[in-house]
Amino acid sequence: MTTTEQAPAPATGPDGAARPAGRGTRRLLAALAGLPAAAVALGVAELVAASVGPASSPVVAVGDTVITLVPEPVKQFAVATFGEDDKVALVVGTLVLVGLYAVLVGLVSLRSRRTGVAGIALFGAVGALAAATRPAGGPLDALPSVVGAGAGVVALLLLVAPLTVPAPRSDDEAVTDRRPGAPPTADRQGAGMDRRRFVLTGAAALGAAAVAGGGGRLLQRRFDVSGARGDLTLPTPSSPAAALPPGADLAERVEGLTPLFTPNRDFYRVDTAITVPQIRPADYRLELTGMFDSPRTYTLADLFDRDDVVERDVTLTCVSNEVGGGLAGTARWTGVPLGALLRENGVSDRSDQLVCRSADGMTIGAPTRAALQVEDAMIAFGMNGEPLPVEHGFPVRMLIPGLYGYVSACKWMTSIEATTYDAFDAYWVQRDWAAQGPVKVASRIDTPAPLRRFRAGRRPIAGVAWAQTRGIARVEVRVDDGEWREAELAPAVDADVWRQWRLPFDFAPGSYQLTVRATTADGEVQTGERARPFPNGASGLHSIRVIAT
Ligand SMILES: Nc1nc2c(c(=O)[nH]1)N[C@H]1C(S)=C(S)[C@@H](COP(=O)(O)O)O[C@H]1N2
Ligand SMILES: [Mo]
Repeated sequence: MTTTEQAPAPATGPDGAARPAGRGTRRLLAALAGLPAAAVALGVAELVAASVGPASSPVVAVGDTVITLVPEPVKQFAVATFGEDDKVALVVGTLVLVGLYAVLVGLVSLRSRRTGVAGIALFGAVGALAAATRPAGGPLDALPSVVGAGAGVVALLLLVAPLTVPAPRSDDEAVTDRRPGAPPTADRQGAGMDRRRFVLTGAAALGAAAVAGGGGRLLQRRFDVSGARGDLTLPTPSSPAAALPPGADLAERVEGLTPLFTPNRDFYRVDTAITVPQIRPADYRLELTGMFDSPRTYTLADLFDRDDVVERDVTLTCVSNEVGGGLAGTARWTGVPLGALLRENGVSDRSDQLVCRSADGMTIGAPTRAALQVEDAMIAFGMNGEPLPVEHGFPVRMLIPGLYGYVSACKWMTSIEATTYDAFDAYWVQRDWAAQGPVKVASRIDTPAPLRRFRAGRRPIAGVAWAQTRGIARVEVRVDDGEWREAELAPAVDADVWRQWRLPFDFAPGSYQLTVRATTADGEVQTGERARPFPNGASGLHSIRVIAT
């Protein structure tokens, strides 16, 4: 038996000298080598992104690009499966793919370093391309990926080196054999391995990656605008929201019912942004372009200082909301009337579409007519008495009651172009969602909760219903196959606000099918015909099974 065949022997002696290694072990370690190399690449990229901007991070940029490229059904599946954690799922998914790729690159570089290096370069190129071609991106955004890939290459070469040191013919000759220019015993089969050096290099690489990545993320916080947001004071509206009728919020008396106003922290969030745009109030500009006679550009102070600041209560809903779903919320918004601003600037009556652009490159196409005619359409900067939360569009967004968010509620809005539907398809329309998105009348049962057992006896069935701009006139509930029974409505707040309702019911022990339907103030009875959210909003009645014991 020769030394080379002593399989279980440690690859590194107590003196750290190389020992021959089996092919399997070497492959395993090479595969593992890819991971710290990838970690170094990503960590260094985060560090560089701290000077360029958070959205230039390759993970974020690739994730953003994936979001814009994946087919709509896949996206809908992701939203349905992960809900509002869809972006976390995407980032985790991206990292898992990077990990697999890194393992492959590690393996390949055992055979050919050049191919391994090319593998990392390709990885860097993908990140660079994704970052630089984002709608709001530029060439500089490629820098984190490029520098990160460079660091990854260095790490990979340092990690693979100890896996193919020349093998000793015997323990005594080990050191001699490792001299430069030693006889070429280090062919692939006969090569030795310096396991200790590999482990130390790997640990050093992981440490460096953690420091660079963690430090980078920390430094990226300097882009955070939450401090500047906290320093802002909203202007006092010249037209405050109408006083609420007494007992306006039915939820104070009905447990489990959705509150009339949704606290900001509970407000649903739907957008394509992995990193939320951070716009400093002092740098903010709202630019009007396109078919205006005399378009001007507004600063945040220009908007705050206007004498027509209004405060309005409006329910916002998402086209992706399923029947009975939670992508709806109500807030008291502060802002400037949209119609007044458009008219002042001489919007052309040939414009039928306003293309709103956001700091992250999103385009949202809203009908000009609704912007001009819907009474409480506004350019909003306040939400429930605070400046807009950063995730909800700080510092400025648009709102048009009666339209789904994807055709009206542009967040982080930096420009409004007056144009036509013929001239431009906005982001969602390019993805085959309907160009027009009027809100469909909807109603939802909040309590009792489906399939959760409760004690038999008298208790309210309750929920909310909405048909913004039209208002809700009636809500009816059907128990099993019985008659429709009219529910009691909360006092009307505004046609743009959802309406809470309740119907007390005597539950004997047993199971019940509860169904709700609403009727708008202009007489439309909510249809039972089921439609999926795509392409213009779900329809159908919310119906749940409940169990009394
Ligand atoms: N910039 C930007 N604005 C956006 C979106 C987006 O992805 N990016 N999504 C829209 C959609 S689909 C909806 S329903 C609303 C959601 O607003 P919210 O997150 O404040 O609830 O924002 C709209 N405005
Ligand atoms: Mo939406």
